[in-house]
Amino acid sequence: MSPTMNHRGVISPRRRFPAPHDAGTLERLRVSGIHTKSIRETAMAFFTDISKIEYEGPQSRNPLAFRHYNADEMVEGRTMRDHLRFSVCYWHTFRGTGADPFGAGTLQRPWDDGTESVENAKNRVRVAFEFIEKLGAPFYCFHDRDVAPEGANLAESYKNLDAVADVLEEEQQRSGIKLLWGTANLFSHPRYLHGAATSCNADVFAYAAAQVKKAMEVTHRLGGENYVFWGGREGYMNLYNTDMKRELDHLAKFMHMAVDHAKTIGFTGQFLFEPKPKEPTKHQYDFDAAACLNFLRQYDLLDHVKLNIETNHATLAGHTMAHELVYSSIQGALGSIDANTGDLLLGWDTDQFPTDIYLTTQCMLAILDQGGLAPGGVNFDAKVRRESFEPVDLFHAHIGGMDAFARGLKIAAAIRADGVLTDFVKTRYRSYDAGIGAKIESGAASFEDLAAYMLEAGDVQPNESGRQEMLENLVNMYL
Ligand code: XLS
Ligand code: NI
Ligand code: NI
Repeated sequence: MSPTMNHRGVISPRRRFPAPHDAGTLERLRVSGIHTKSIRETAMAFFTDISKIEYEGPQSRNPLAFRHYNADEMVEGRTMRDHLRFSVCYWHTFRGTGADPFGAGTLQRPWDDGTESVENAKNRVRVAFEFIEKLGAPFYCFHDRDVAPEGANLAESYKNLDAVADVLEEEQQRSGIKLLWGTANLFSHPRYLHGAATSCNADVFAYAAAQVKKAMEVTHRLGGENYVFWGGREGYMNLYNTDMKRELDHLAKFMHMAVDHAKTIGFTGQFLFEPKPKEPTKHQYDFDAAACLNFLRQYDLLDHVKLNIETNHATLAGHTMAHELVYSSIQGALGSIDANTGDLLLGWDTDQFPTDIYLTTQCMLAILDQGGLAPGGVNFDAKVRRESFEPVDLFHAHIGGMDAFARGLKIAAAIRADGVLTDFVKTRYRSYDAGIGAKIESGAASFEDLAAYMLEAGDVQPNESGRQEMLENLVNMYL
């Protein structure tokens, strides 16, 4: 995500833009001091022009309809809903302002009064659930500080979070929308300038632990199916002032404490670690899937933690998303994905909505190959461009992402049904299925055996072409 968490200094969008027809009602309610209950009753009025987004099929030209995501449609014996487990992220979708390093927020969010009050936070929950419900996504995700404001001290922050969690719980029950994962924001507040679990200051470590403890408890209370650790500022800028060994040891201690606390409170959800190579620090400790898995293995955390792989982070690490997915999956560690895309011409985390069908097809090939993502899902860690400032753009963005993934799912399933790629790959390695290859794989062959074998054979003939171009053409036939 990008730095849109800090709303100080951002002029309330309600004041900067003419409010749409329904915002007047909210304004009157607010002015008259009528609070969440009343607003909740009118919450379904925020998007009055938009009814529930329906599947209308590939021929539909209605921009507010799905052309491919048909929740109940069966693919490989499972509904699209269950394959994709779509999740809307709270930070970009409900806290994003459109601010960038060169300019203030642009996004019209007429329901938001621009303050950091608990009341505003509660109202926002009603709107968020109306949006997610109309979109038809079964899940959402949040950081503690997305949903509730930071208080003047830790106790007040706990209290704020509890108060908003009451509304989240109520809305979850009313709508049936579930929490895919919770996490803690350990990077926006200035106290975390040196990092959280990897801060040089033990008090900061302690504060972060207290914050994660609470975030885990709220995630547990809301039935969250996973809990995410994304590094935030867990990394460094310069080794002159950094004890890397100590920082990594501390990070591992922190994660072990989280695993222990899960046992204490009975949280059985999946822990996820989210790789990202840079931004905000120059060297993030969770650089890519390989670095994360090495860390988890070194510190004996592999049994407890899987990975949450994000497309734009893979790109920033110099990998493809498919590489990161398969690399994690073959080690039994692919837990969930943050679906977005970057821009190859820009070297930062642009968090755009995914629309590229090649990309989603490759994602779904990897996901289907491991039999699905549950308890993880496909979370749109993505934001609308600051030029797309109207609330309806949130619908267009998510519809596009969901349709792109639905299409990727159908294409991947068709490729798998014909077995074209798997058959090719299987045949390509057939020399390991018998004879000397089988001996190598089973561990029965030594260097001596292999030398003797090759001395007798003399040399090897190149066997056959890799057929990359043919396979690329073949995949294109399914698109
Ligand atoms: C930031 C990350 C973040 C995590 C949750 O780049 O993507 O949004 O998903 O902390
Ligand atoms: Ni990101
Ligand atoms: Ni993410």
